Amino acid sequence: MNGAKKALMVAFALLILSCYACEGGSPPAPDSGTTTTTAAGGSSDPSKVLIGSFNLQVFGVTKAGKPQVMAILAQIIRHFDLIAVQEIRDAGGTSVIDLKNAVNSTGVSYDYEIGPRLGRTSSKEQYAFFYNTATIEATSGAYTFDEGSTDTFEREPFIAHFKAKNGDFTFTLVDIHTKPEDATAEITFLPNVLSEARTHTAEADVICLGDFNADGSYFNETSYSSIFPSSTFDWLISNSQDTTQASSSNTYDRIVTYLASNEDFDGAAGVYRYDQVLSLGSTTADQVSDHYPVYAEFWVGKDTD
Ligand SMILES: [Ca+2]
Ligand SMILES: [Ca+2]
Ligand SMILES: [Ca+2]
Ligand SMILES: [Ca+2]
Repeated sequence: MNGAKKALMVAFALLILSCYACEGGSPPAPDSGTTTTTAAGGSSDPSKVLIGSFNLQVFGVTKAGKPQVMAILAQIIRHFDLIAVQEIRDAGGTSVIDLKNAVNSTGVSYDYEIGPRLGRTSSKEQYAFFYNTATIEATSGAYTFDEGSTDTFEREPFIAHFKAKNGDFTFTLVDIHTKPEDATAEITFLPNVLSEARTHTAEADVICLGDFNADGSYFNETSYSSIFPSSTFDWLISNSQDTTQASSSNTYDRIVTYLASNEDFDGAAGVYRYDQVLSLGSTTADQVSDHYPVYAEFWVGKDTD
């Protein structure tokens, strides 16, 4: 072996070693979003909170009756300090209690705020916010957006104000699941809802998150920039992200903030691929939801408004 060849081989060996060192000896991690969470629930870094949004796809007694699916949903919820969920469909209201019990089965203490059953037809849905009571405090009564005499929304947004317990980060979440066929009209109206939520909760940091149905045949995502102009808003989920379990790529699920939250956002946002993190086969993953959660991480101690 000549000198040059030997040097090349040594360099290659070192490269392999350094790769294994940075990955803790395992193969490269999947795109898991953030890997900084623990069994305690939410971000393992006390200076941050991890906020998510997840369409639970027809969550009711049928899904609540599947222990394996419930265990996975519980694991997903425990990944976040606070997660907005959509598509709870359960007239009896027991399945959400079952879900909370599944989440807390490991000894954590999550609670939830749930909205009323909404929808124009007999098919009603509820929104909810699940949060880790060790890190998040719900600071005022959650409410449903009052659209007055207009009927813009199939399911009017659900809004609540929170505070990070380990710091001074205060914020309001606006949870939305648009009607697919009306997605354009509903999304176009959302800035009005965010503005109302700002006044109503006296909070500059208003974070809108949910299943916007903001892609595909429902919505032309090139119009997103005129609805949420960058002079006022920050999109934490961009048009190129795929938030669906299906092989097609669609950015249905979104998180958007006012620029006031730039100081709080730590730069980590994306799609939480729980199927990869938990090594689920597609059959199991399909039983959980046809969506992936979206997430954004925030500092707890940099808020000025
Ligand atoms: Ca604030
Ligand atoms: Ca897209
Ligand atoms: Ca997809
Ligand atoms: Ca702020």
